[in-house]
Amino acid sequence: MTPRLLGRRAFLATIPAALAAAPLVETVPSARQLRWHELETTAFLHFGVNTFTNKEWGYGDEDPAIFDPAKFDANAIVGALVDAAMRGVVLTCKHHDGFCLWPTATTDHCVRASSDIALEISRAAARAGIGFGVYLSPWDRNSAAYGTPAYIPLYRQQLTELLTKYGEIFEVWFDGANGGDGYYGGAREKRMIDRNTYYDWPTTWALVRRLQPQAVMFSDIGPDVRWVGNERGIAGDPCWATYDPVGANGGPAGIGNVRERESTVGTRHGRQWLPPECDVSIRPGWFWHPSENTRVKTAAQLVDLYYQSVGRGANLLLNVPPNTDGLLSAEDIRALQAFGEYRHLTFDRPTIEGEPFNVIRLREDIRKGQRIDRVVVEAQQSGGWKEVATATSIGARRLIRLPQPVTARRVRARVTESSGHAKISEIATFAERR
Ligand code: FUL
Repeated sequence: MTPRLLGRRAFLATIPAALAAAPLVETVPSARQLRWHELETTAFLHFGVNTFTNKEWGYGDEDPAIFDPAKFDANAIVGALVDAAMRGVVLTCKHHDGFCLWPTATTDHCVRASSDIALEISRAAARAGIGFGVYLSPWDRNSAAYGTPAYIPLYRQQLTELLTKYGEIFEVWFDGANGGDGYYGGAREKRMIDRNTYYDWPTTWALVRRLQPQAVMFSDIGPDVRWVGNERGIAGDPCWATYDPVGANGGPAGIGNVRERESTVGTRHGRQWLPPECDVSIRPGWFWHPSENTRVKTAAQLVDLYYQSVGRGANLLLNVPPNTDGLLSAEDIRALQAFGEYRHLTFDRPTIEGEPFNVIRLREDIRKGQRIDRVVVEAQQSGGWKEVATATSIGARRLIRLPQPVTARRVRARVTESSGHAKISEIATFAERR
């Protein structure tokens, strides 16, 4: 095959001579999953009464008046996220404490209409041209109804409010932490639930599909996006978008038990397209704590996480918690800006022939499924083609960071193991610029 130059990029994908048979039924992404893959990085905002009580899990007995972010500025928050090239923002509209960041008709444990945080963030996101997503904790330590059948319609009403009053929603985030002790309307007791049956998830998912057909739903194991199995922001290598959760009794994805190690890697030739999302906080905790102002991840750490999540075909959901003023802290903003600068300087412009590069981006045409098991990347230099890297899974994207810069006339990827006819949709090279 003769190398071709596509635009500014040296491009060639070689298909192995002996093709392995394609699986009988190919697992492919839905249109909404394809759109989600394109987001790469989105931000999480953990904000609520915990911000003011300095806790990670509120008991549910907080005085709503404690939530008083006097300088809250949604545009400033979203602006800092956009600087870091985030393409969506997911707000903790209700965390386990049950406090709602919008004026819900379902409880008094919420903000008043004058400070509708969900509305402000959703509008700021729309203005900035990024997606808005909602986290609505299934576990509610405030509600007297939690643990009884009466809670389920209440939860669905909250979801309906969020999915009908705040514009288009790109992601609905269902947390897996469920049941335990809480305030529960004053009962102050322990309430356990059967997480596979109590919520009747299929009915709730149908509601989400009806109200927001474009939204992906995240939970430990789907139905659209799976948890990566750790809160460190790191996907497996290899990392398969396909996954067969266990404990689902043959039921839909989303019901069953999370197996953390397996979720990190996925299932080669799994029956469900359930790509991983890597949720991780820029600080040790999910909520803002003054004592953690000195423990904000550095831009270099964020860059490493980017390669270990997005670079392995997953998405990165980076939590940046607003403080008691209702703003992001200066330390977090600095790290976000430097991370964004790195991304722009490195990835806005691929290198061209003769320029040194040290990052290779490969993409597979996942509309046909995830078919590539192994590739060898080669560079054409004066002595001929020389191997510069190998990789296993590609999927939505694979980023390879080379130990040394390489200069070449052409670059090609040779698929050495695959199932079916593998198609690489992009080979691009970049130079890390700091
Ligand atoms: C966990 C929760 O318990 C944490 O508080 C946080 O919201 C994290 C993203 O998910 O399950």
